[in-house]
Amino acid sequence: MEQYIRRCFQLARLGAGHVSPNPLVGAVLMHADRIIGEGWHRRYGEAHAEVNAVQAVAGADRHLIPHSTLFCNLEPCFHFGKTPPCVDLILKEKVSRVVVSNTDPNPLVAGQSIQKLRAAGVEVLAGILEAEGRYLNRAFFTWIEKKRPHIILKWAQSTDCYLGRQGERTAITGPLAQRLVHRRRSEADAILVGTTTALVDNPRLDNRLYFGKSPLRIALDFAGKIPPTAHLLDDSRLTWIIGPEHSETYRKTQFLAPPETAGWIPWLIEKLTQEKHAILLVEGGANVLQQFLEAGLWDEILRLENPQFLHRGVPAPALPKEAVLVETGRIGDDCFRVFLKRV
Ligand code: AOF
Ligand code: ZN
Repeated sequence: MEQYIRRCFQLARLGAGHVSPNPLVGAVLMHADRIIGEGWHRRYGEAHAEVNAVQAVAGADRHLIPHSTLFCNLEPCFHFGKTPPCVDLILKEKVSRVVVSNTDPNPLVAGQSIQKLRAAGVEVLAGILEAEGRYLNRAFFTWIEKKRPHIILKWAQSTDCYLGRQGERTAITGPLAQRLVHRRRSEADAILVGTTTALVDNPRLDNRLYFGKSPLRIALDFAGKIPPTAHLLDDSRLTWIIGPEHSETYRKTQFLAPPETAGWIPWLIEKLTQEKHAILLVEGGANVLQQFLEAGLWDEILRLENPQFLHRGVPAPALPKEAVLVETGRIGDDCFRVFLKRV
């Protein structure tokens, strides 16, 4: 049972970077010991996982569908959204058994499909590997439950807990860890940096080292200090500069100003929510990270750690007491740790 839900997780992950703010969903149709069809939600607005799994079944196997079990990491949808309800497809195909990991927290679904299936005589098992499913879809759960983007604070630190040397671009982690960061960029909807990082590092904030898309890039520039020669102002990609408008003409760069500088975090979060940007990666620097930590506006911390000692520099933020370690691993010479906020 669990192994097929795990297969759903694997399939679901293939949608990462393409489906936000929708959940990552995979589906497997099993007949006896054979997978007769599987699929995943590939792109926002397109077919749901269950539809793709049914479509993947070969003509010669279609008669097996009513005798099959549908595994799906999320409860099938109940509503007419961009696509018709998956629950009706399951009933139409007369699937006899459905196994689900998470109940869909979306109020338009919220257990109603499970009820409808049971009422129609379909055997439903729910809650299989629920914690893993929730972890996989943590950004979707934040989006639905908190009605705002999932906020990931990312930083890299030396063994003696420095982010870098004061005022100079400092490489902390190795090339493999960089790829991990670019993968996380490919899965995010927006990346944010503060003015000091923009000036000192002159970052591109794109995804060059992994496949997939590059997110919206956002830089704080309240005092209008970022020079037109900066990579962030190269107008190559959609960019929000939070600060005064420049005199040059831009096509993909927008200058936005919050009503009051002090309340910029809630203002920005509101703006991202309106534009359906559901995953925000905050890449520093120390000051910006600290402001998110102090506002309690974060859901996840991705901390990379390198064995070198810097002896002096910009101190890394202290881990907040609500941070719970949920994942750890080695990547090249570095270590990564993922923390979630204790609820
Ligand atoms: C499923 N299977 O593969 C996904 C589901 O706008 P729509 O029509 O794509 O609907 C989005 C909502 O549908 C989303 O908020 C979530 O509740 C559910 N996603 N459901 O049965 C899927 N991606
Ligand atoms: Zn659906």
